[in-house]
Amino acid sequence: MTETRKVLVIYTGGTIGMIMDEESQSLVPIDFEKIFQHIPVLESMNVEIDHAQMDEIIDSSDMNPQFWIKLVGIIEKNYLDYDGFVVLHGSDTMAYTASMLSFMLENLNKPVILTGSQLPLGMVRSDGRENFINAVEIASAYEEDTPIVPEVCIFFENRLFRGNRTSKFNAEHFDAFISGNYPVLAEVGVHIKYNKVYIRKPAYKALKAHKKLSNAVGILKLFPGIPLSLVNNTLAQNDLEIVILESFGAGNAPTNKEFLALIEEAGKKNKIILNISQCKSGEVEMGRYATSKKLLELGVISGRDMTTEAALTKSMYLLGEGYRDSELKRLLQKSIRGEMSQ
Ligand code: ASN
Repeated sequence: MTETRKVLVIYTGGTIGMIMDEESQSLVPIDFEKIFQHIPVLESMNVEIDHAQMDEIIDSSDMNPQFWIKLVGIIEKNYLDYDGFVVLHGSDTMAYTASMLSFMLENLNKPVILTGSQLPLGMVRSDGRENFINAVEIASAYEEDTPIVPEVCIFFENRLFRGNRTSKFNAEHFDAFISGNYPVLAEVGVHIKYNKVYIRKPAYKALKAHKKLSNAVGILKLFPGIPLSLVNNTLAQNDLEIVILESFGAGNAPTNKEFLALIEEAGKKNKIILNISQCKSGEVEMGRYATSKKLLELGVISGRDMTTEAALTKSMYLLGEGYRDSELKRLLQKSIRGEMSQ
């Protein structure tokens, strides 16, 4: 008889727990107790499941740093009492939360599996039931006393992804997430097949929950014909310390003098510009094309194959922890939680 594992389910909101509000004719979140009633089979699993509900249940479009801090607080408080955690979350910003949790939870040695659904649990064809059940199974999967997946992951439509490598790319299909630069950690069919070589190794150190975040981070997405005033508005904002430049292809940007002058000016004001590709797969290689060589010369740094979600949350985390200047630049360009390729 295998040991009964304990999993804490933390409900934050999202479609998985929504119902149609007759009055407004839009989807609104419901209480956790009602969610549980939709999946009675959870009771027959060899897992002891408890639940915690955030004091505010939200559509994930309302996600914010204070919410992340509370979420991390719940995981920290319960860390020693549970073998794994399932976070029920809206899919819209799930990749941001998964990325952020990976940075905030240093030395994580237990599974933290985020999941949700595209259709509410109350609907007959809901994808929420399978996602929820599989997430619980993965959060409680141990070999001897070692968790199989001691990291923050997203489980959606039969696939388990590293959280900080993932982006939402489909608003219609159940298969809503993509991990363009990192292999899936597990695939669920008749069996759950774990790709163990790609899963992080257990930390065997005490968990460090970091709860200081900075919002001095902005994103500037390039597009052909982008007005210089828009570039200037973002780069010249005094309260931004890191600007993530979402560039084209392998890290390319316009080469006109005016644009480059604004980049140079920002650098002189000590702003860090972190180059991330708009592509969902592949990486920034500054210097490969003339259109990115200039950025390199102006001190723009490369986020290589990080997702925008990982770049943003990592920046918020590192600034919040007090890193600045060369140490901040060094950490931004190196993998600290498996968020970029070595
Ligand atoms: N708007 C919802 C949310 O992110 C979408 C979903 O969960 N599928 O909370």
